[in-house]
Amino acid sequence: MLGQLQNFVAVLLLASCSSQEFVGESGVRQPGKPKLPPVSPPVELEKPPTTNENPPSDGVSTDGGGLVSTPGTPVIKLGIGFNDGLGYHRDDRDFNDAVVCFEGPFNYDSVKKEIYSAKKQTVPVHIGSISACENNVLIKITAANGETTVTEHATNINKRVNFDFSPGSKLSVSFKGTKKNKACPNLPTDGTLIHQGNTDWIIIEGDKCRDYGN
Ligand SMILES: [Ca+2]
Repeated sequence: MLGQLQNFVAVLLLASCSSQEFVGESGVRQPGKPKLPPVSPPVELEKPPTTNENPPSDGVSTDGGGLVSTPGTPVIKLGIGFNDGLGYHRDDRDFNDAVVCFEGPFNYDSVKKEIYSAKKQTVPVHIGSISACENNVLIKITAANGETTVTEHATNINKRVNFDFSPGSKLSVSFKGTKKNKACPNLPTDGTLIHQGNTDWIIIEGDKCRDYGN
C-alpha cells in the first residue's frame, strides 16, 4: 500500500515536472513575443493624464475675466510703445517716443489690450522717453476688489519704478502730453489721456521694448 502511494506520488511529481517543461517549451516554440506589445500600452496610458495637466498652465492669455492666478503662469515681457508724432508729415510711427516695459507673470489679452497680474508681486517697470516732445504716463492698477491706485510719471525719467500688484489686478497705462512742438502737432496737452488700447498712438508687444528713439 505504501509502495503504491510512493509510486503515485512519483507519478504526480513527474506529471508536474513534465507539465512545467511543456509550458516552457511551448513558450519557446510559439511566437509568444507578439503578446508583449499589449503589455506596454498601459504604461503609455499613464502619460495622457500627465499631459492633461498642462492645458491649465497653458492659459497665457486671459479668458476675458482675467482674474487668473494660475501658479504656472509664465513670465512674459511686455513693451508698451508710444508714438507722439501722429499727423506729423514726417511721422515715422516708430512707437519709441515713450515706453513702458516690464516683465513678470502677467496675463495679456492682445485683443482687448488688457493686462492682468497673475500673482502678488512687485515689478520694476522701465519708464523712458528720449523724444523732443514731452509727456507723462499714468500707471493705473485696479485690484480685483475694485481698489484703484494711479500714479503719474514724466516719461523722460528713464528709469525703473517699482509697482505692487495683487493677484488678478489690472494694469492700465495712459499717456498724457505735456509739451508739444511741430514734430508732434496732434499731441493733446489739455490733459486728455491716450489709453494703451488706442492703436493710433500706442503699440503693445511681447519680448520687445522700444527703449531707443528720437
Ligand atoms: Ca515717433
